[in-house]
Amino acid sequence: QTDDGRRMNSNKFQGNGLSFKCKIIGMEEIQNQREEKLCLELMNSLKTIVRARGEHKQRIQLNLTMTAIKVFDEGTKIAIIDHEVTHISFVVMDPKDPRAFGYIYNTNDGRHQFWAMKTERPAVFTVLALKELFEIVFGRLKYPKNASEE
Ligand code: I3P
Repeated sequence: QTDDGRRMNSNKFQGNGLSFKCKIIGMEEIQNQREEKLCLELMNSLKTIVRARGEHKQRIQLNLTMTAIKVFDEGTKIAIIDHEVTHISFVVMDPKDPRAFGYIYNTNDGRHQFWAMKTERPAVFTVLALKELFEIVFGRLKYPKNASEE
């Protein structure tokens, strides 16, 4: 049953993967690889910046694939982000905004970037899919009960 489940679950991330309509709130570099409080502060400050700028946020298509979070501009379809799944160390939901989430991406040269996204549907759908993707990529799907221990 687990094997079937694993095959079935990983399929949706194959190829172009699972797609979500989102907007980019912004990105800010951060010192640590995981820090919820700091991420939520950054989430707020990025939202303030975007509001002050008075421009529309960039509309994107965010695809979760077996290798990466891939982001395309919704209008032009140009690829703008390719963040390897194994370089993502932290995902956070905004308790004040059910349509926002963020994650920390660790660059090849050792920097940590906090990316904040606004989702079209509740962010929990994207965050749960990300969690499932991590479990598959890091081989934990067989032990779903252990995944929450961290
Ligand atoms: C819009 C409203 C939307 C927001 C949009 C704003 O302002 O706050 O909720 O979309 O952002 O422009 P207004 O009500 O004054 O038209 P999100 O909820 O998706 O952020 P956007 O312009 O960046 O798309």
